[in-house]
Amino acid sequence: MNKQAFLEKVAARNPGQPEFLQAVKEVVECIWDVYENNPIFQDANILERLVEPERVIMFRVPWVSDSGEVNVNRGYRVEFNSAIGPYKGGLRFHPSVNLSILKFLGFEQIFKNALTTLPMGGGKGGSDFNFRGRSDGEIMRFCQSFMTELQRHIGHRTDIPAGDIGVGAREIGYLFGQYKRIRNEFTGVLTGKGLHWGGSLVRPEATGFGVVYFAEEMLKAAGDNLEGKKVAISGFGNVAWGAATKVSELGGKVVTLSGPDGYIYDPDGVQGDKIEYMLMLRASNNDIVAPYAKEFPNASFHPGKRPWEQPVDLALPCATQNELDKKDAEALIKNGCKCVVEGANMPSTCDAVEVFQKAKILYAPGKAANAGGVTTSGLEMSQNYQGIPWQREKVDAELHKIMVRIHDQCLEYGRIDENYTNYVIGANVSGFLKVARAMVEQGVV
Ligand code: NDP
Ligand code: 2IT
Repeated sequence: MNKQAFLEKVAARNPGQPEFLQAVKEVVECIWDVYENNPIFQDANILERLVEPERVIMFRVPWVSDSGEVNVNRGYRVEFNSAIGPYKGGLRFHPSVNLSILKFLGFEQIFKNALTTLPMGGGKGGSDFNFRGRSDGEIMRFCQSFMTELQRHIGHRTDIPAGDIGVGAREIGYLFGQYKRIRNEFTGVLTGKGLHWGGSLVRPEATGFGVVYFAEEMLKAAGDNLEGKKVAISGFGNVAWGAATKVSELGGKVVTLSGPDGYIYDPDGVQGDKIEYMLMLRASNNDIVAPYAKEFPNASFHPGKRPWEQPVDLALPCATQNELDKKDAEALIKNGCKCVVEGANMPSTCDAVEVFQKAKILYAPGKAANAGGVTTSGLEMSQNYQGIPWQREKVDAELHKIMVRIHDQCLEYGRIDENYTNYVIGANVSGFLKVARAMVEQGVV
């Protein structure tokens, strides 16, 4: 089968799943030559097996609101690939969640987790639950109902979920409590846990820190650094917060944040107290950034717009998939942006990626650059298995080391010439080779 026929077959088997097909296409485009040159992979039909999740679980999540109304949401867990370890990946609670989005995220997670070099397979789950306007009690009851079903499918050696959009420390707490109650066992079945009950230091900030460690390596390889750089960040959630914190620590200046209502431009930089304020805004369950400009009058609010229209040196998209399109990419390049590093999963559309690659700027895909979150989840698992918590410095040093190693892998497989590295090829080929070899060695399962 040639590449086109393969992609057509996947499209025909997965109708109505555009995000999943987008993620598959990107990987297949990058690894096809490697696949064609490895008859062992073809004999084992690795690619067709790889795009088929090992298991997809879908379930009803009924819960009662404060006013006594009975609500029904849909819950999912996509257990995509366990060739190199137990299924591992986050849970997303957002009204936009559907099977296509969770399959794209689960598929990406396979390669991302392989890049970390830790023993973790790929999975993802979540629900179309909308936390906006919900009380704490409602969020708790929803999480309990969700876990009442999910608990029979997961386990600390089987499938270890974590957070993602809409799932942070609070939700992980409620989910863990319900798991423990039903199963009557205290294990590291979830990561991102509270510090006093099995969580790891640095996990909350790990994704954002990792993005910036990765950006630092990219700049270093190009003979540059973060000092004095102007940085645009989108989102104002967990990943955006960690990234903003680390950028300002390393001498860069974050000038934008964004929410579904628009973006903030702050010429003085988002740092110090402003980062605390950002956390407060997020915790309010209101999900808007507009109040920032009232609190800090030097900042301006741009309703309905995206931050990519600002002249910056670096762009770190940290909100969600397909939030940066061709026009945004062209605007960034026109305004002199030299480096785009993805904190979110698949935030750039295919057309936008093409613009970056044609312009030959430094561009890194989420599956390499945002792997710091799941890396630190892997370190949390190690601590749970050992029964001993590690010091902050040790976790941060391991995270840093692994981000540097992921960067090295991208160079090894994606270096085109002295002056240009295709990080998309580097990440996909390196991740694919590990998983494909493990699948061959384990036979047809
Ligand atoms: P949070 O829920 O903390 O923040 C997400 C941010 O993105 C919010 O500002 C949110 O606002 C916005 N957002 C979410 N969905 C949409 C949408 N459909 N359209 C526009 N804006 C949206 O999530 P995280 O910071 O944890 O996650 C951000 C990104 O990083 C995601 O792509 C996630 O998959 C990825 N990621 C997260 C990791 C983690 O460890 N948490 C690890 C690696 C990657 P609103 O909800 O109002 O839309
Ligand atoms: O997309 C991701 O890598 C995450 N949401 C983190 C997954 C995890 O298991 O820590």
